[in-house]
Amino acid sequence: MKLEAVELIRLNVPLKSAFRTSFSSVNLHQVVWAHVITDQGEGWAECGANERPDYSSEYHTGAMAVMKEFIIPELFGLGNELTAEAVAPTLEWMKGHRMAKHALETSILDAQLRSQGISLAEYFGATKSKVPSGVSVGIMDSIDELLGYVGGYLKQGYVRIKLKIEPGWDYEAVKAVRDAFGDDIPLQVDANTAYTRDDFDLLKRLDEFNLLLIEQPLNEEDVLGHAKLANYIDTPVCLDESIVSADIARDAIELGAVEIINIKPSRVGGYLESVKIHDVAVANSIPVWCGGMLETGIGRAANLALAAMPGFTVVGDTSASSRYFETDLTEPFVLKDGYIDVPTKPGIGVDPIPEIIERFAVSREWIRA
Ligand code: SMG
Ligand code: MG
Repeated sequence: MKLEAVELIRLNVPLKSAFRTSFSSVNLHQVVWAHVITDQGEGWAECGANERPDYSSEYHTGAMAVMKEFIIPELFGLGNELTAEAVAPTLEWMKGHRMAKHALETSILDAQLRSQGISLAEYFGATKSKVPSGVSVGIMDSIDELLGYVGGYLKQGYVRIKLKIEPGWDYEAVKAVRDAFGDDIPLQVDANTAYTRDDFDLLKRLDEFNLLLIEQPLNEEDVLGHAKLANYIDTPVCLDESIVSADIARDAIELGAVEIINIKPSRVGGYLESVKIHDVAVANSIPVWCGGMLETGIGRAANLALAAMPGFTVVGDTSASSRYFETDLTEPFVLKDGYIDVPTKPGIGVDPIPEIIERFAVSREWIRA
């Protein structure tokens, strides 16, 4: 394949309601898409970066800058040697910027598989045609509001609830959900690094709720702290932000810092690295699940294909598109009896709807060879 042009599209897509985590509250999904044109056809991907460097060090404007200045010129430089598998080795000299790398690698993978007539799920050796769907529930202004949302999601059929937590919104919020909906609903929490090594006793109190896992309680760099915590509490420790590569995953497992892994392709530099993390985890009997960055259909489609791989034995944040969006930017992803179908068409398996892109795009920029 040969790369001919890249379009970077910046979109502002309104959310149905504010999504609050321990680090931000957002009303708009501000996102960048990479649209590549190759001599074999086009491909699409969604960059996982947020508007501000709050989830990770990456953010939109920075991701677009590094794509334009460094990544895209390297890919033009590959000439006819371009393949999705060649992207990571070509960019290996470049430190970090995994979300930017992911967007380009995935759009090229989409183009490659579309031209070969192979779906992403087939390419991954995925074994499931549908995946069970969990939902991530933000921090609310009141417990009543939280119970209203959780009740609504359970009614829609979500098979697992994840509560965002932070100091001051943890024990009481989880207790209220357990009291209202019982001990049997699959429940987990995500702190997005909001706690410190001084909070171990507070986190230990959550043991009484029999949670599936606690996700990223401590700073992303405090891998040893997570190992100490995993030793101290009964709730399984899951890492998200800390796991940026298969090598880190291997080390965190060996250190006893992680008992379950959240794999987000954007965080780790792409789907090929995600598959490596899946393989390391499976080899060490560590369950994995697919996380999310509030993706529109373009990102969601590819996440569903990954989540259909055999090691993804834990329910992921692969919720229906209606969880966040009033208007779909691709064909919708619909919850059916708690499951969402894995796309079967070539590549990521969905196409953006041109009129809807026009409606939400705030800028479109072409970079040509
Ligand atoms: O896609 O449903 C989704 C989002 C799930 O909670 C979610 N993501 O740390 O796991 C996480 C957060 C990051 C959100 S960044 C705004
Ligand atoms: Mg998380």
